[in-house]
Amino acid sequence: MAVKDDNKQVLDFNLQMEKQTDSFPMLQVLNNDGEIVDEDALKEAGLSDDQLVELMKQMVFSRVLHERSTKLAKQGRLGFYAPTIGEEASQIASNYAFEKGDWLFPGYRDIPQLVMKGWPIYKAFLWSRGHYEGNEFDDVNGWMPQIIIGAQYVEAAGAALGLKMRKQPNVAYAYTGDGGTSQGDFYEGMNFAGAYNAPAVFFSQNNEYAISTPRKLQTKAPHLAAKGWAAGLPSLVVDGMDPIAMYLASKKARQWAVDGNGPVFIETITNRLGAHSMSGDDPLRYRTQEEIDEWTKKEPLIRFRKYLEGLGFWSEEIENDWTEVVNEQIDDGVKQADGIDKQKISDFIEQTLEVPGQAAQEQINKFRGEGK
Ligand SMILES: Cc1ncc(C[n+]2csc(CCOP(=O)(O)OP(=O)(O)O)c2C)c(N)n1
Ligand SMILES: [Mg+2]
Repeated sequence: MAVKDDNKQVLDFNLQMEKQTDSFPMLQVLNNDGEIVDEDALKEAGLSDDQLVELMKQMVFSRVLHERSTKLAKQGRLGFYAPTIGEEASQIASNYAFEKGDWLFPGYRDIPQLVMKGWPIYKAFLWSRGHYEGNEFDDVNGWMPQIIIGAQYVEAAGAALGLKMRKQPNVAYAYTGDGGTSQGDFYEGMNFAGAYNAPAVFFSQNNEYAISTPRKLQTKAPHLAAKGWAAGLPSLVVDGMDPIAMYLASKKARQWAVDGNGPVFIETITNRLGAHSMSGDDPLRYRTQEEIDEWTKKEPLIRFRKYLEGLGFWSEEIENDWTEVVNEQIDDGVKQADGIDKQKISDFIEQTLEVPGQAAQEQINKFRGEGK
């Protein structure tokens, strides 16, 4: 007797592997050459002419901030800095789809999104220097950039549940990396948000590396997006070098979550064109220059610039003028950060604990007594 067709399918391991691979086509609207490849998707994104220009300005801001931060780090004027070059569409165009009332849960590389949300530049520099004032977020619905890989997914899940309980029409959104999808917190956060139908949007920025570990060594999953399915979430693969696709996917995910349908997971296909961090990483010890050059051809500023120049909205002159403005803002940020009193050990301990215990209080008193 033959095995029934349905049962055959269940037992067909090759079919399973094929389905996993084929289930996540990549969303792309603007190709590497700056051409629209899906006019309907462009319309659906609904970006006005002004918004297109604003998005470009934000992406250039991010690139300039990256260049300046890299130099400041080399001069020893910053503490920790994780380069963002190449990830502007993945970071900025996604962030652009969210609203002021939404809560941002970034990773250490996601400084530009926080600044776009209104976190003053000098605070970003103070955060980099490990100064507690960099972790104070007054009027910005954002949390400090998470260093513990994946932990921001759990925080975002909790915040999203809070928003739902308060019936606020907002979402929590979180960013981690490809490596982040190997962490337990990653699953726990998505699973919790899914179980409670909480309004969250989770991003995994697949930039191909977790420090020196290539994405292929992180997981056997052919797509990181498949991990969202495990929690029952709509899960997308998006060209993370394409600002229009990133904006469209994020806007739709936000709407889905705000409408009460629960969380969404988005894998962005992007690349880190710089070092992992400025703390001694040399990418050429684990990847080739040719590989970096190939990805550089796909980078988001080149293609968005081409597209906007074609529409007559952007030019070298506009970019130069804007770069000057951004550099002045960054100069002010550096000055402001340099003008803040050096952190005292006693203040640091005091700020870390809401209510210091006896031992911590003794330390605070001791250091304070020594003027430290
Ligand atoms: C829980 C935890 N384990 C290990 C580390 C050390 N660590 C810092 S960055 C990093 C790689 C993360 O890679 P990925 O998630 O791909 O993010 P990317 O840096 O590429 O943006 C690791 C393992 C950490 N910060 N937290
Ligand atoms: Mg990575």
